Amino acid sequence: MSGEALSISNQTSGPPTLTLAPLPGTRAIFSVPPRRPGLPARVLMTLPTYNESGNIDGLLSRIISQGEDIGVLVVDDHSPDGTSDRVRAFQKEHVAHVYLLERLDNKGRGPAGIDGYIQALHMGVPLIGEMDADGSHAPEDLPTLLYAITSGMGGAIGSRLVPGGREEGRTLARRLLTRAANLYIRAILALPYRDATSGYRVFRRELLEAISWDQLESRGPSVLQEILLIVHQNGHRLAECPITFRDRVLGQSTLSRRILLDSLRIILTFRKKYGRAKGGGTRP
Ligand SMILES: Nc1nc2c(ncn2[C@@H]2O[C@H](COP(=O)(O)OP(=O)(O)O)[C@@H](O)[C@H]2O)c(=O)[nH]1
Ligand SMILES: [Mg+2]
Repeated sequence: MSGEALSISNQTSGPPTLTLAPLPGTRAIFSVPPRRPGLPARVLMTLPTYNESGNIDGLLSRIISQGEDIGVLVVDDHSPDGTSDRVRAFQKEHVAHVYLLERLDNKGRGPAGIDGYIQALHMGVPLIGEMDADGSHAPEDLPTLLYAITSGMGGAIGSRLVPGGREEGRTLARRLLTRAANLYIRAILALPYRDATSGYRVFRRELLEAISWDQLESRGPSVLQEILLIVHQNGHRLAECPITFRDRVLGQSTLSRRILLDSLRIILTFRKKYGRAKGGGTRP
């Protein structure tokens, strides 16, 4: 299945037909009508998952209840706890706006996020975002991000660190780590964002179309900053919208000290490759 574009047609009610991206080592799935006829997805949230079977059902329900034009693309790395089975079951029970990209040969949060964006771009959706599946990012905050974009911004970041933003259930050490990482990123890259480490964001597709996905430096979570820097250097401005971030309750974080140190190192590489952020970003 890898290496060629998949064309999956809707078995239950005829068209629409969806062309999916030719991503090696992945399998793209939807098992029920992804949209009701006449209602194309306006927003697609990509959701990288690894061992999120305890969180995924509730989260999918909450996301799709934020609006009829909101869809979800789960990007699962063959989680041993059966996360993708739960997604498939969810797809059957609900005539839902849920897609599944199963990555069979690969692993890692960074590349999963990249594959999610590439797939979403192929699906032709105007607004594309990402969020964590561990319950840290509340779907109820999504309308605020979307409102910022419909008001003229190129995209929006869900931020813990702007007025109104909050963190719940996090240890002091984790809160300090987030702030220290952001201070470091601002010092090196001069990005005008307080929460450049937030993985909750939505972009107009044009901003993402301008990214050369196969030429990114990042192999890990630093892809979050790399995308922000590229978008900024292309002259686009993003809104930072306050969110309430909750530390995961179920499951385990995959963030290790090594990943963290690698991410700090690679920020210096970004400065060499793309330069420090210039100007304020003026294009929507
Ligand atoms: N597809 C995929 N998702 C991952 C991987 N590692 C983590 N995730 C997902 O990425 C999101 C953030 O991961 P998490 O472990 O909570 O990291 P933290 O929030 O930085 O502690 C969650 O939705 C995870 O399920 C991975 O290797 N592959
Ligand atoms: Mg987390």
